[in-house]
This record gives sequence, C-alpha cells and structure tokens, in this order.
Amino acid sequence: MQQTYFMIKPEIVAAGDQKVGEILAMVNRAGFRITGLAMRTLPQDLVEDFYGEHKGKPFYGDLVAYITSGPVVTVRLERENAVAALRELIGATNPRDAATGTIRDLYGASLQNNAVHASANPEDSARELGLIFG
Ligand code: FUP
Repeated sequence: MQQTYFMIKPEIVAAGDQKVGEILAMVNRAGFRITGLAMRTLPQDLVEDFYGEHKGKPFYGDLVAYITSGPVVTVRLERENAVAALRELIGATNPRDAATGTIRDLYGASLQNNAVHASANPEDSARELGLIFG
C-alpha cells in the first residue's frame, strides 16, 4: 500500500459541494481509500514551502496567491501504486492537454486553475503529507 496527497483547489471548493462530491466519488471509484480529509484555508508560509520547487519562476507569486485565496480540500489517499495511479486519474497539468475523462479535463479551467493537485512522485508525497497532515 502507498499513500499520496490529493488536494481540491479553491475555485472548485468555491463553486460548491457538488463538484467536490463528484471529484471525491471519481477518486473513490478508482480504488483509493480516504485516510485523512479536511477543508481549510492554507497559510501563506505553508503554501510557499509546499510549492518551494517553483520559487523564482514567473508564475510562483500568482500560484501562492491563488492557493491561499480560499479553502481547499486536503486529502490523504491510500492505494496500491497510489502516486502514479492518482497522477493518471487527474491528467496533465494543463487541462487543455489532459486526457479525456481525467479530473483536470472535466473540471480544470486553465493552467493555473486546474482543479486539483496530486503528488508527482513518492518523495513529494511524503514531503507534502508531512507539511499538510503533520
Ligand atoms: P503539477 O505537478 O501537475 O501540479 O504541476 P507543476 O508542479 O509543474 O505546477 C504546479 C502548479 O503550478 C500547477 F498545478 C499549475 C501552476 N502552474 C502555472 O500556473 N503556470 C505554469 O507555467 C506552470 C504551472
């Protein structure tokens, strides 16, 4: 069993419970078990750390401002091969490039407002779960 970090981003949470419910149902149908779940507005210093690999890039400031702009849904998931399986389920970073039927294809609006986050690899997963769930 492997753990991974999943996050539903502010524009989806702001749009109301229906989209949050639909996305969690997709994750559930794909065989993931939810072992941690919270809705919270993340503090700026935590988000700066979380996206630390992007510090200095032109989109970094906007990204941090966006993620801290309202509540997100933070989720710890467990499944066999969870990290790779969840990345496949969410689709490419830019919703325009996301495979048909993936979460970012169905719910993403733009490169920045791409609906959800999932850890990119097992090292990121451990780091992100530590930051978010302690
Ligand atoms: P991902 O791992 O798919 O979330 O993608 P990245 O780690 O490369 O990027 C993190 C977030 O930064 C993306 F979800 C969207 C945002 N981003 C931009 O806003 N502009 C860019 O040019 C690249 C990424």
